[in-house]
Amino acid sequence: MIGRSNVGKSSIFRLLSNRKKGVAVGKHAGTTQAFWHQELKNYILVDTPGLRFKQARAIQKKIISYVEKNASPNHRIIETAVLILDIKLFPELVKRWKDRQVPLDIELFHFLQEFDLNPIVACNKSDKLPQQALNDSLNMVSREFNLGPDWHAVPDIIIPCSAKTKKGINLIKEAILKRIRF
Ligand SMILES: Nc1nc2c(ncn2[C@@H]2O[C@H](COP(=O)(O)OP(=O)(O)OP(=O)(O)O)[C@@H](O)[C@H]2O)c(=O)[nH]1
Ligand SMILES: [Mg+2]
Repeated sequence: MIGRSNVGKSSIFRLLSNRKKGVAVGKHAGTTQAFWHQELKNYILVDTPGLRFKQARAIQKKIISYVEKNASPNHRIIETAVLILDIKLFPELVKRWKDRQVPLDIELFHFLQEFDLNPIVACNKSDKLPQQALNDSLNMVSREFNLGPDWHAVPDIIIPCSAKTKKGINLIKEAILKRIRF
């Protein structure tokens, strides 16, 4: 589970691992400070601290080197990654950063692709948007990630979800299982 702070990584981690205790979920960015491991039937799910641009360079480096170490061809223990976005905030973040540099989420997606992790893009907090706005934002994710104009064409990659209503959580689980070699 990887993504900016406060997007709902730990909330989804809890739902995927049926775990309530131990994993803090918080209103403020920076709730998760360490890597959390949960052993499931076929794989280990890892929750990571949130990536906050600039403020958390050290954490960013730690996560990046964790991927580099464990997803390389000669030592491959990471099978896939779930990149989590706050779908309500995504359009604004992209606009804000666009003139200056590549937005962090887009950079992360390409980074994970480079390691052949076939990242799943969990577009969380979908409960916060009405249907049409949600659809437009999902199409924007698809375009910005170079996956084409219509997110419906990549339903195994872009998954709208809500940790609050539990919508889409099973689809994330299925997408993870599909990417795991047994
Ligand atoms: N409305 C809504 N709120 C959500 C959803 N998922 C998470 N939240 C809320 O968003 C806040 C952050 O959730 P966390 O799961 O702690 O987010 P995180 O990405 O783990 O945050 P860090 O550990 O700081 O990186 C909490 O207040 C959650 O209750 C969702 O799908 N919908
Ligand atoms: Mg967290």
